[in-house]
Amino acid sequence: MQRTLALVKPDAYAAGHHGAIAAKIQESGLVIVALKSLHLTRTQAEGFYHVHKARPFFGDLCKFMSEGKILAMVLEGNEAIARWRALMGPTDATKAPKDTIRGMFGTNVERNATHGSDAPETATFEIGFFFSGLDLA
Ligand code: 3AN
Repeated sequence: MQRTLALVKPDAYAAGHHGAIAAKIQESGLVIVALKSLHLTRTQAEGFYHVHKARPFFGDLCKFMSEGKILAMVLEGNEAIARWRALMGPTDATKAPKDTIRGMFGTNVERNATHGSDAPETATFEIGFFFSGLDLA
């Protein structure tokens, strides 16, 4: 069993796609073990994306991630990290197959509807960023 963090980003949340995305996750067999919606401040978005601090798109990315509400979920299942990333499709939504979540609900490389942890260590940090031990008991 593995856990990963999934986010529905402000673009997809504002468009009302968070319910459809949660349903696709459940249909895939991954289990949503914790879930909350919230609106990140700019500073909180910068904290979440600190690994990208040196990247040229960091400012725009943090502005986007704090523009509206998001849905944060902890997903559980065998190979949950890889399975959620496969469901999402590639980072650049313009290149994402139409049967992936980013292909269906994303716009471009930045406004790409969802986020998923990319490795077990990242998942541990990212789950802890949004959820406490009590939320996951
Ligand atoms: P992923 O979310 O697919 O793991 P990362 O970790 O490379 O992709 O990038 C984190 C986030 O930064 C992406 N989800 C996307 O919103 C944004 N991003 C990545 N590359 C670019 C880019 N070239 N221009 C603008 N935003 C980008």
